Amino acid sequence: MEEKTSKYPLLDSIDSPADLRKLPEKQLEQLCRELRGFIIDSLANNPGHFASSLGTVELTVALHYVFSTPDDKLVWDVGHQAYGHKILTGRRDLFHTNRKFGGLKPFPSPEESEYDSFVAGHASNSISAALGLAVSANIKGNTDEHVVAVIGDGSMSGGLAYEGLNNLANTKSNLLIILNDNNMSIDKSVGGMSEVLISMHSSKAYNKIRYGIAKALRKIGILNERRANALIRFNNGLKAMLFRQNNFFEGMSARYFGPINGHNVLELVRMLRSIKDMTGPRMLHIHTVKGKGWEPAEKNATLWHQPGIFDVETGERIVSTGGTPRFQDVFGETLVELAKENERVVGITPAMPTGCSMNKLMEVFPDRFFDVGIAEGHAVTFSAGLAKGGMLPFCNIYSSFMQRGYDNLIHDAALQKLDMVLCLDRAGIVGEDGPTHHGAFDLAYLRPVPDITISSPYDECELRRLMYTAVQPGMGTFVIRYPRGKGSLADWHCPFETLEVGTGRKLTDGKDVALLTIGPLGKVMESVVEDAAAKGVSVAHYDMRFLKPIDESILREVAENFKYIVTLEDGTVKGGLGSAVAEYMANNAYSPKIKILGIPDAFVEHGTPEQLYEKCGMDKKSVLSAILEFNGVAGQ
Ligand SMILES: Cc1ncc(C[n+]2csc(CCOP(=O)(O)OP(=O)(O)O)c2C)c(N)n1
Repeated sequence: MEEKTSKYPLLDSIDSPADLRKLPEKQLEQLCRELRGFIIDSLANNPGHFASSLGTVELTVALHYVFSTPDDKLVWDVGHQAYGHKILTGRRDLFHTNRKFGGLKPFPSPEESEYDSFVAGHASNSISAALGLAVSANIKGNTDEHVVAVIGDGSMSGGLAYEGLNNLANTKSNLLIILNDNNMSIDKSVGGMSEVLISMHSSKAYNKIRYGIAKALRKIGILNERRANALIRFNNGLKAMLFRQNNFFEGMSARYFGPINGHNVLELVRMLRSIKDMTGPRMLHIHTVKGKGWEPAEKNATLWHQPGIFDVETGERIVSTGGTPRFQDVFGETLVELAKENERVVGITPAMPTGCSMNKLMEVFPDRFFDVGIAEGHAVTFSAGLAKGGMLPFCNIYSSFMQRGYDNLIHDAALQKLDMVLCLDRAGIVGEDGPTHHGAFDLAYLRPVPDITISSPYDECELRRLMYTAVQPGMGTFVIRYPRGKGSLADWHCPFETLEVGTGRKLTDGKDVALLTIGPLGKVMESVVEDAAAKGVSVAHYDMRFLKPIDESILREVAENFKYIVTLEDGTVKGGLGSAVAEYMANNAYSPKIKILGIPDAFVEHGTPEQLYEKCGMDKKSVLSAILEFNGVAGQ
């Protein structure tokens, strides 16, 4: 029988970076080809972050080749570009489980591998984290340990990255920052830093002169590879002399090298070797192409950031069409309608125009749309400034990323009672992106903030109504949170009408148990109310709609008529709707039995939303049994 030959013979021999380091340099290019092929083949069937990891193939190989991982530490920013790193660090055989329930985690995690030096998922933390690791190595006297942070130009737009850079001046620690510059965030990179970076890698004249002079000096023996440090210092000196460039990173006390081609693995290896043992903070600027090696992704990296499954033969994405629209689409369309009606309406997004559908506003009113980069805190304060200046800002932030903007909301918006709308997309369980991305905490962290409104729509029509209500005069800071994914209405385009702030509604009458829900999870539970009725338990279902101000007339009605209350929210059980109901009962001397259902007080892993709702006891079956269990108690 003929033996099947592997598509990836060299990659198959690499079970750890130690194996990689045994390869001769001349095999590295082949390894890169195989690694890229493996990522493409895997992601075609098991979807995930695609284009970013294709852009870092050569860098990943070079880093593990030159540095002694895991003793040397690699800190990946966001970590969506680290699939190659996972594959080379002993997780190749499990890579088909990536992002699946019980399988490999979506982002690097020290819980999963000793090669993952720090948690990743939220952008712009790598420099601070790596600096902390480097300083602690220094304090411990581990002077041989190297720490490397890898950060993309998109993530360099985040304020936290600058706080880390600013702190470099205080340390002589052994830190190397790799700036992986592809001029893309998920959408196009925006802002001043992206301009600075473009000017850095467009200084072609300098590169030409540099190579010309260096070649000549090498020829006459003044420079050689062994004297690489001298060569690099020469390059930097030349740059300063010729262009009097004020290098931003050097100003921040990092010695700056580059830009170099991040797809030339041998050049990367040479450069990393040259600068590896220098002391103090350094930055290597590399230039890469997002989606490198997969033509459709190179052409449209935004679409291929996270493309879903696709056909490797044709290069076509396999997308399911039809069905109800996503909440984000309804948000995007409605925002444009509101902007047409009211010229003070403006839109702000921190780097997620496509993700939250604010790109629709960008197309119609480019002057009233602001992508501020990965800068959630700034997005909130900038919106507050716009509100103070007389605009009506809609600031859209994913719920979990909003954690970065908490004080900005309290200090800059709520305290001044500014009229602005904060839309939190991806609220609740998000699925495969896991614990860094679940929008688990917003209800709980927002509820204590005075003078704000917190709401969540039951369906897409209600989203439109809430958005319309939020732009009425004097509404203050108005939060609308809604989940990832599709809604429930085929015809969502209902007419605008205002809702009375702080009011919920009774959906079904009942006498045994009161079910209080907030948001679209309530809609999902309509059939549970019917199932309970079929089992002889009569459930009164209330859609609370507002967490703050909460509808106390509903709470009073429930307190006076029911011994058993079940609350359900797509958020943590600590501090949200359930807690608000329990507080009300305690403060008003009612003592019903309350069961609070929601995301448990634990970090929830990754998986499909269905799997996770079941795991958290928030699926239909679990809610039904919680209701029936109460009734069993009632019957005793
Ligand atoms: C705090 C935060 N905000 C937003 C995101 C969503 N996000 C994930 S990757 C990404 C773009 C990152 O761009 P870059 O660092 O340049 O990496 P690239 O994908 O271009 O390689 C964004 C905005 C996030 N992960 N964390």
